[in-house]
Amino acid sequence: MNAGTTPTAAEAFAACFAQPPRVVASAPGRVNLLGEHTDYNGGLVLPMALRDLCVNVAIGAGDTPGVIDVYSDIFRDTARRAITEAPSSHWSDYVLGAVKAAATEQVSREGIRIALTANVPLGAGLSSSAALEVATLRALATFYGVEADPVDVALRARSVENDFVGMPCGIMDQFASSVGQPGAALMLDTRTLDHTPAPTLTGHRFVILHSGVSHKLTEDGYATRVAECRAACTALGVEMLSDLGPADLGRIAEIASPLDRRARHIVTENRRVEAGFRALTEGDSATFGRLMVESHASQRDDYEITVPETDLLVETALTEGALGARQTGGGFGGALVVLLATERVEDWSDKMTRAFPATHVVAVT
Ligand code: GAF
Repeated sequence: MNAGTTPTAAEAFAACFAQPPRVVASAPGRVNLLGEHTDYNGGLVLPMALRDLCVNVAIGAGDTPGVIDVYSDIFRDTARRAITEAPSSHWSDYVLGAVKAAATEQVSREGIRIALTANVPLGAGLSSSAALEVATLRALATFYGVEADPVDVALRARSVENDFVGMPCGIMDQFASSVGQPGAALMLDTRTLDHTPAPTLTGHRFVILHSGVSHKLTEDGYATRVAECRAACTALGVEMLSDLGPADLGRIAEIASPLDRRARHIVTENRRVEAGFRALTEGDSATFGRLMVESHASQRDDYEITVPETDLLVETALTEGALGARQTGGGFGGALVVLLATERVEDWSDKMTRAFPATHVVAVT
């Protein structure tokens, strides 16, 4: 076992199945710097794959054709799923969905054993499920000796969510986990999948602070926003809300509430990603911080996906010297991403975690 209490995936596999695995693979979680809920609207996002927060998967041959035996160190639980099974709102659905998406034939013939471990916190808005899907797909590709093109892996991982788990998400999380370089942000156009790496801000750090409020995206909030965006498209006569720009804000204001505010968030958030990417390129931390604050306000007032706890944390983060702060990820709680001058990180983190005992610093990147 390694230094902490978390075993490696290989150790978890060996402990559960009494033999070593044949393949191990991992994939990172992500933090989104700007561009929230724009991805299923054909918009722009600015996520960063996380350096040390990953899901790890170990795989070995199974003993029963058509059966997946899976152990999760996160849940300290095992599951035995048939490859033909439908989803059952169980943690193993993500693994079953990934196996179905990539290796139905092989597993129908031989069965498979899988163990997983993770240090990406669940329910923090840091993409633990995308990391699990991508890590499983990577491990399966190596196990069966097939090419794993990163973009293809991202698309398959998203189809696990959309078509199997039933979560109507966009491509941001799976793309960041599969294609992104850990520690470097990238701007992604979710319609064309064009993507450009973004420079880091010298002398500054992004701190990821868990609010202590856990979110659950498969509950109604996320799907309701997706449905509202579709309704707003119909009201505005466009295919996707990202077809609209600042010049359309006048006519957006004329459609029914809350669709007007949902559409306004998407239009203004896309502009913030563009401006944010420019600010990173120019090393302009003050502008980037201001855009983060505006993004949080838009999530709070127009998209209505923040909670009182994250609103208060953002306010306090700024009072305590952050240049920018916002709730990150799917919303309704989870983590904040906070921009700080490097020399302020320690003192700031100390003050915040003392003032808000439910919070903790997940990573500094
Ligand atoms: C979740 C989804 F999975 C992403 O696709 C994205 O919509 C995000 O919420 C919000 O920006 O992480």
